[in-house]
Amino acid sequence: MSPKPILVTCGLPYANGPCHIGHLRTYVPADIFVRSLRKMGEDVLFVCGSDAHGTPIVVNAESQGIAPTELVARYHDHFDNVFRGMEIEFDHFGSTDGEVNHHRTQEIVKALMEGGHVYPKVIELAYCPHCERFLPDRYVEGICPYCGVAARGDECDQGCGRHLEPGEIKEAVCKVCGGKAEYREQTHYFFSLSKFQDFLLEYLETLGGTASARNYAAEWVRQELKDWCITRNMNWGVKFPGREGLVVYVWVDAPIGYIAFTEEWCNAHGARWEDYWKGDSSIIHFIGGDIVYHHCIFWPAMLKGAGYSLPTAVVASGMLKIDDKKFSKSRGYVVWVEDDYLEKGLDPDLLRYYLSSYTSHTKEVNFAWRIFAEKVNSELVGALGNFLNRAFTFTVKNFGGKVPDGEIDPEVIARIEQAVIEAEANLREYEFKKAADGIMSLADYGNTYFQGHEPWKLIKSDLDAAGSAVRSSLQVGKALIILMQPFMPGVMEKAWGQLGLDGTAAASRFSDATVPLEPGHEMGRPKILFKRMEEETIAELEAIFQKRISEAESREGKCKEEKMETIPYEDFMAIDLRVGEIAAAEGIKGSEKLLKLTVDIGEEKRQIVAGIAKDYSPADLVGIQVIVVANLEPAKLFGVESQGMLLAADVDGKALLLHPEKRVEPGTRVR
Ligand code: B3M
Ligand code: ZN
Repeated sequence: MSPKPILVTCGLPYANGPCHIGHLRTYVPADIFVRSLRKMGEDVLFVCGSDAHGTPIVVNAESQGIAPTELVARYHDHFDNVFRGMEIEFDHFGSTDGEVNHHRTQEIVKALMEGGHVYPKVIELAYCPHCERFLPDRYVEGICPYCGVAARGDECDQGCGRHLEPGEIKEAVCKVCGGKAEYREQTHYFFSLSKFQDFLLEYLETLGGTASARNYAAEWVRQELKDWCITRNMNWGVKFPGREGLVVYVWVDAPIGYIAFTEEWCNAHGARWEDYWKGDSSIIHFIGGDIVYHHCIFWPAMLKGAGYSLPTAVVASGMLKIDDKKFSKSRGYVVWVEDDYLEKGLDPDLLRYYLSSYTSHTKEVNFAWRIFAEKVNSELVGALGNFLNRAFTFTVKNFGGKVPDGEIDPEVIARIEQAVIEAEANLREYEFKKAADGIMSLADYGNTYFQGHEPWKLIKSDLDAAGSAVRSSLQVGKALIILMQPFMPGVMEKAWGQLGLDGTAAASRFSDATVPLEPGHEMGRPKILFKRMEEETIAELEAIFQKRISEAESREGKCKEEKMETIPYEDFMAIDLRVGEIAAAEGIKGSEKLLKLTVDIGEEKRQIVAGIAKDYSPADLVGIQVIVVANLEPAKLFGVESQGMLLAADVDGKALLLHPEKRVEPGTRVR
């Protein structure tokens, strides 16, 4: 146990869209970590909150015609609910738009200014003359100055991945009106990050957490450190204390949220936030692998400059793949935690187990419903659930539901002790998969032990030996429940009740795993803990996912169609479009889609084959006026010659014929 208070935080979700499985990659392990530390007797505070500021939120709110506060409130509540649903239990879930964060951010910026770490500089910024405004971050798009690929104002998201400073983007275009932006001079404020190079190099050597985060950041610090522009022309955000009309960049006030949320919790609980942020504490940040730069470089430099405690560890999680493909909302490779999981009635514990035990926390995790189901069925149903249920029901049937007399096998106690030591070490090292695997091997041991001792035979010959085997197995069960509780708090609490123990599994310590179950202790009623995932359910979940992908594909296809290249006016005029009147219509033998039409286009009648049989019946067509492409090269369809084409709107694959608004002379030209 460490005498220092420990603060654990999770990267703050942007209050800008719903929670998906990719988010959980950070929050689930962090929650497991906190629960585990508490089981080791540590004093831990666990905070998080929504990231409320930044241009994407304003742009999104504007597009929906609502105020940013409304959008933020909506997603704040959403994340809060989803986290509860997933049993991710923060002591406090705040918002960076809270008063305390506004205050704390201004204090820190002032401290940085007083310390000489912030300086003004005139820069050229993208400005939209039409909208009469400067264009910060996501308000502007253009070309990356480093790699020449289309980029957003604040990052080259499709090219080299660099963070772009205000004013850097080339060929700027206003995101609001689409107009060409100009560049205008304005004074902005910079944080002298470059001055922190030596400090950072030294600091990073001592930084705990995942090696990937540490090494990646050190590499960056060795190469280049540019000063950061920390002000933006916006109203939404924390006002910059030095000048009217500017707010601080979202990446300044977002991590300061960690401090503000600590303050909020401390204020409500009569504790001192300074114990965490000004004193000797352990500060551990769990984040996504894509924001290492901000947490290992920018953030510690800011804290150092303003005189606050530094993070002790940064734990960066690997990325998520869905069905072996790169996670992508726009391409449909996404699984929404609320809609696709919780609302389908799936147990949060299963997903918690999957995410923490599929691969090491720092590696890429792949999510696919089928693999998920296999893991649930073989490991949770087949091994863990099976063992607990077997030991429990055997006790109920053969010993009246009471822990039998008989010595607990010393070999079993030793095996449990070993499992506890391993689990504690792995969990402290952020090795969640290793910890889960180790606990599962104790479940395998339990199964083998029970099977090998054959208490169902012993009970007839040697009651004492049978009692000992069963009591030993139940002890393994108790240990499994305690060790697995941080991973699967819901199910393990039920198992705790089935074992009839006092208190809660949540409040138990890892060290309780070896505390012997007393003979005569009365058990609760055993019930199946994990249900098999049936083929039908898997197919249903996969179908939802597949539908989302194909919808995304057709959306993308449409975008491509809409974005067809321009053609010269003469090319358009070369198409002879005429109003025609359908004189006759009939089906074509062997084709479900095609109709053979006779269309009057003034000076002549044309035979036209049209793919509209699914949408129109021949009888309804006669007498109707349509638009005909009259100079299309004739073609044969199903052996029938077609001497033209009809214009129709393509509504999700359905044809909707175009007509002139009023009846006109057949043959009238359309242009
Ligand atoms: N809101 C989300 C992200 O970039 C961002 C994290 C802030 S943590 C202080 O993943
Ligand atoms: Zn504009």
